[in-house]
Amino acid sequence: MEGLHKMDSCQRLAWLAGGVVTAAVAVITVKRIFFQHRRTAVPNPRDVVILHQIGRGGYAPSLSPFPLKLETYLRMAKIPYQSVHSFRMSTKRKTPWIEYNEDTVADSGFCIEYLNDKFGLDLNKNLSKEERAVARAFEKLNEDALYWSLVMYRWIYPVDRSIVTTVFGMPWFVKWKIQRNMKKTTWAQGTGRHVPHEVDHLIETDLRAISEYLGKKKFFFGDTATEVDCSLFGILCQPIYHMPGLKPHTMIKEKFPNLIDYCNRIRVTFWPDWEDKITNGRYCGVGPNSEIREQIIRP
Ligand SMILES: N[C@@H](CCC(=O)N[C@@H](CS)C(=O)NCC(=O)O)C(=O)O
Repeated sequence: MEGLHKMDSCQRLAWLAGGVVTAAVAVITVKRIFFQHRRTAVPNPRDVVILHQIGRGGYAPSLSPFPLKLETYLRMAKIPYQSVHSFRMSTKRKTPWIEYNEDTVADSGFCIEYLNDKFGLDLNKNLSKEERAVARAFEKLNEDALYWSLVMYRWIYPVDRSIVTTVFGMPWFVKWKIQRNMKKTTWAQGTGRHVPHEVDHLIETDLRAISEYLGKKKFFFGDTATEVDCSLFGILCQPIYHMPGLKPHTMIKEKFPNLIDYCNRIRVTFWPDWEDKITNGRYCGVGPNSEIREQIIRP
């Protein structure tokens, strides 16, 4: 500091400019290493769906509901696919996304619509118009309401960050950046403006609606699984398997145990290899600029 006072204004300006340039280079380098991902040289196999996701979860196959939803759909629909794990996000800067031959599709919902069209499938074919409307409403409750309340538990409240951090092997500044983004996003979305007991109330109300509609049925609409089961499974697995001891987990266990049985049923039916697809709490192995290509699955 003493030295800075002795400098004339020109020297001070040069010193400051140097500092700004160094800081900018540091920020760009960190961004390059941790937030941008190059395409890999490995060619995709033809006629196989490439499911891009962010690494296996600790106690369920993904820590993110949407890749888990899409992968469950691929299994239900019996579509051959290969999971590629990296931190490469879609053109919408989200996960998951797919490639199929020359096509690229982002967003789990759009991926499902694309695949239904491409393979001439409809897992909802036995549903009435009324049931389809109910399915749509529950999917939105699940993905556009309950999801955000659970995000508060994962990223905003000072709890349960350990599993995310361990499984993704996240340095503190990556975690800090995501938390900062999540604070802004949940505020803009609206859930971030509620106090914790209000968020708990929303979680309980949403879970009760799902639990009561499901009742004693095997899947959401009876004996046959449909698309909405993929969405519900993707989200419900998070509090059930990835939030032990936290309120959303305890709430399900004590008040809505049929949701646990339901997820177990989907797990046993569509995920016989579950144990191979979880890390048991360990680091998922995906690093900055690296990817893990799993074997092709032909369900
Ligand atoms: N509507 C999208 C939602 C996907 C989504 O929100 N993914 C989250 C992970 S759970 C994500 O990529 N977040 C990154 C971000 O928002 O920057 C879908 O169905 O695929």
